[in-house]
Amino acid sequence: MSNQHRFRIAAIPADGVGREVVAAGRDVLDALEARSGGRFGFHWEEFPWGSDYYAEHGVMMPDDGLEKLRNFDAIYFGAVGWPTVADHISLWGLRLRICQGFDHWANVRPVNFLPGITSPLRKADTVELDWVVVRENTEGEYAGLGGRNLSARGAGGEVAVQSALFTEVGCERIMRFAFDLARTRTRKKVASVTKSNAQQYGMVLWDDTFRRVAADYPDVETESVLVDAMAAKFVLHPEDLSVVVASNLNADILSDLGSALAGSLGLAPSANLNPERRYPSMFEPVHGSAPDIAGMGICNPIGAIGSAAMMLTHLGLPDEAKKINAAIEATTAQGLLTRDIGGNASTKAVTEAIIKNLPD
Ligand code: GGG
Repeated sequence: MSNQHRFRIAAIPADGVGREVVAAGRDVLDALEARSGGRFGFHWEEFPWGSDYYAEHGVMMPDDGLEKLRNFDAIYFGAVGWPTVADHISLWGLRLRICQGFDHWANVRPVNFLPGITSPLRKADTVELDWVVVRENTEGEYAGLGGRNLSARGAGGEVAVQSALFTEVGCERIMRFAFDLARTRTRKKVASVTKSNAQQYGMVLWDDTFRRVAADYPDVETESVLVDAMAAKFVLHPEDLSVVVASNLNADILSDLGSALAGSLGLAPSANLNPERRYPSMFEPVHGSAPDIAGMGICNPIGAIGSAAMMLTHLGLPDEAKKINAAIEATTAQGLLTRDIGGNASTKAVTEAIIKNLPD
């Protein structure tokens, strides 16, 4: 890392609590920069895209939005979705437009227990959680293929088709990503998830590709599990999992279940990666915009701050990322918790405590 390296970061807080948690993450990164003795810094540019932008312009982001983002080192995203805009318009108009436009084909979603947090699983057991859900992030059920109004049957007779797209190239690259990740972990295991007994084309291609790729990783344990059985396994045998690789929709659902089992959706960080680094990758909390608590100063900033740590690892600052994760752990261990995890601390109080707990 060269001295005085300044990373160009595009911030897109977008909707609801996205604004509060992006501000919190930026405060933590600014604090690290201030302590870095000029070793590194961040040049921020904030983009006001989202549902308010839609109300004014009729689009979630401008037509040349991807061009505007292209030369940044990374994108730091909040959350998308607001009651004034239909959910499929806001999601496709912003988050999915960026992920698909920048070929963010790997969405990495770690799930861990943090100290001081009781969760549905922890109440029942003393089991530890240490998973990474790897979500295929550009095709599958999110390919956007299909249509509505496909019949002329009139009121009550409408027909819609929603197709999933599975390509062998798309399946293979996400599986190799999952296996390579498993090789870096204590438990070298990849569990692949489908519903291939019912989805007999794309998901059978997924299963066949998984078997072929697994043959190149004889040192990594494997299993193929149907998504309904995997949901049960998350709850009943969490100790038997390490890396879980799944299609776009299945992984989205399972990672929400995983973070709820760890205590709250508000805790979960994520990285939308273009592993070839042709485009800037995007880092965001797994949670959405939470309109019910937006603007109240009570949302959990930990998912967004953990995502900032993932961004630092991606930018080549893994030691700084470790400092953030250590500070998060120290803060929850002190019992400084937002409401979603049983406390009454504000977003600001938790953020300030994390900054105070940053190791030198
Ligand atoms: N920060 C994540 C976010 O804004 N999620 C909103 C959402 O509805 N996501 C659904 C999806 O991406 O599958």
